[in-house]
Order: sequence, then structure tokens, then C-alpha cells
Amino acid sequence: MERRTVLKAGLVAPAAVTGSALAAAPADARPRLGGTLATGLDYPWGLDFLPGGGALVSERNSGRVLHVRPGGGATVAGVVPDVHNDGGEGGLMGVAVSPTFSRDRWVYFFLTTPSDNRIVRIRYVDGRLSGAPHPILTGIPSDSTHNGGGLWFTSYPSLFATTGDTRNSALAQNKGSLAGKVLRLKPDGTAQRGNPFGNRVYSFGHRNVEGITVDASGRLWASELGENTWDELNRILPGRNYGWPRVEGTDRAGGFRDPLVQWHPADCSPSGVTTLHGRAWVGALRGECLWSVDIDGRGLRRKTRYFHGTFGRIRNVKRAPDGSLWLTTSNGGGTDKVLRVTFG
Ligand SMILES: [Ca+2]
Repeated sequence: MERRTVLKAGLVAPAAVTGSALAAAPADARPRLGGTLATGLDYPWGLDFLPGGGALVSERNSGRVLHVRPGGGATVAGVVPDVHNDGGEGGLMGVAVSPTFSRDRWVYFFLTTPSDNRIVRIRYVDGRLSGAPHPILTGIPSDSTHNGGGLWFTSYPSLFATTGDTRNSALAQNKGSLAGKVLRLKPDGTAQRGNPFGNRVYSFGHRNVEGITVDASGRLWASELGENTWDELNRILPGRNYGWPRVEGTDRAGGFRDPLVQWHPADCSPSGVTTLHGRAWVGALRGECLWSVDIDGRGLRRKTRYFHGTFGRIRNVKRAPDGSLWLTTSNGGGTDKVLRVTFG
């Protein structure tokens, strides 16, 4: 049993939940800091909201899972066993709450173990992780870097998972490998019906995809870390080849699927992605900012940078049920925070 720990937390105004919150803010609304929800974290990575309020947040290196309350404050819900971080990018990464959580209490985690990357599900009952992890997909290649780690559930339900090439770029073009892919799974980890290649692979030719989300129109978006030239925001379509390692960024000849936008890695290095108000919101690690990209309307592809240098490296960004955004920083040393961003 893990000790239940109350962490330091800043105060924020209670979240006002209104049905019109998602539609009310104009497309050019400026994001502003609405409060600090939790402090004293160490490399928070995954984040997903619970039906009853608040979110579960994973810590990459420690394997801890924290429950962060909507009004601020966090408690440790448990520790996922067998998490392996060798000082690189692996560890406890994506978190996804089951779309039928009220019935089954499952929470899904993407993690690096000493032998692989895998996806497990663990029950979350009365504020705590309960019982042993149930692996649903094991044997995803792992390495010190390029481990992917993103999870996103649709209500269908399909579980999308993102993987990295584990520094073996040829695997990204191998449709029989789980590395360098966007995967589409049933909740039990098997291939979803109708997948383009009859296996778990949904799209391929990826170097390292950490962020994945579905927007209000049902479009699937993923952020991708490039090597030296271009980072990408991609609309993901089934069966398409996103180019790695043949091309980074926009392809001018080879017939690969182009990103909606691209950045130099020093400006972005994207991890989490979410959508709100007709824009994709991308957390930037090296770029130390929050990017927005217009995904609809006349401003399509317009990139706008917010909070540059304000919070350091940003790992994750998720739209909350109340129409705010929750961000997590990735600066280490026990200094990391969960922040709430509102619009005004
Ligand atoms: Ca690409």
C-alpha cells in the first residue's frame, strides 16, 4: 500500500461548469493562467479526466499516479509497478480513463518496463488504484528514447495509442511492427475491427508521436517529434504513411501524408495536444511554450505562441470538462506543476 500524500497546491477559483463554455469563447480568445492546481510534481506525463471531477496524472519516472482535484490539490492514488526509466524518455506515460468507467472502473496506462513498452489497465476505486495491472498489449518495442506513449479513448470505444521508432527508424515503415505507429485497439488490446491492415496499426511512418486527440468534429490529430528539421502536427487518417524516415515535415515528392503545420524542433518539440475553440493546442518541450494552431476557418494553419518561457517545458495539455485547459510542466527536480488555463 502506498502512503496517501497530500501535495502542496495553489488555490484557484472553483470551476464554473456551463454547457455553453466550449462554444462561448471567441476563436481569438487569449489563454491566460487561471490557477495552479498542483505543485511539487516530478515529470508529470499523462493526464485524463474522471467523470466525477478532477484528473488522474502520471509521473513518468516515479510511476506515481496522482488525483488532482478540479479546485486544486493532489493526492497519490497509487504507484504503477514495473515502471522503468533509465534517465531517458521512457517510464509511466499516457493515461486514459475508460469511456465506461462508471461501470468498469478501468484506467489505462502506457508504460515502459525493463523489457518492453506496454499498455495495462488498472481499476481505480474510491480514490485509489486497486489490484494488479492487467496487461492488454505487451511487446511494444522500447528504448531509452522515442517511446511514444500517448493514449486516447473514443466513445466507440476505440483506444488509440502512439508509439515511437525506438531509434530504429526502419521499424516505422514496417507495418508488421508496433513501433513508429498510431495503433487502434479494442479496450481488450486486440485490433479494432476495420483497421486498414488487419492488425493493430492505424497509421505508420512515424518517428515519435507523444500526443493524440480527437476534436469536436471527430478528426484525429497527433503531434510528432522530428529529428533535426521539422516537428509536426498531423491529421491522422487510416492506412496513411507519414513519411519517417524518408522525410521530415512536408513531403515534396514521395506521396507521403503531409503535416498540417511544422516547426523547427527548437521552437516546439511537441508532446501533448488537445483541441478547443477551433484550434489545436500543443505543449512544447524545447520551445517552452503553448502553441495554438487554427484547424478550422479562414486562419487555417495559423500558429500562435503563448506563455513563451513562462513555465519552462510543457509536456501535456488537455481540455477540461469546464472549458479550460490543463497543462503540465516537464522541468524535473520536483518543481513541476499542473496549471489551469482559461480564456478571456
Ligand atoms: Ca511526417
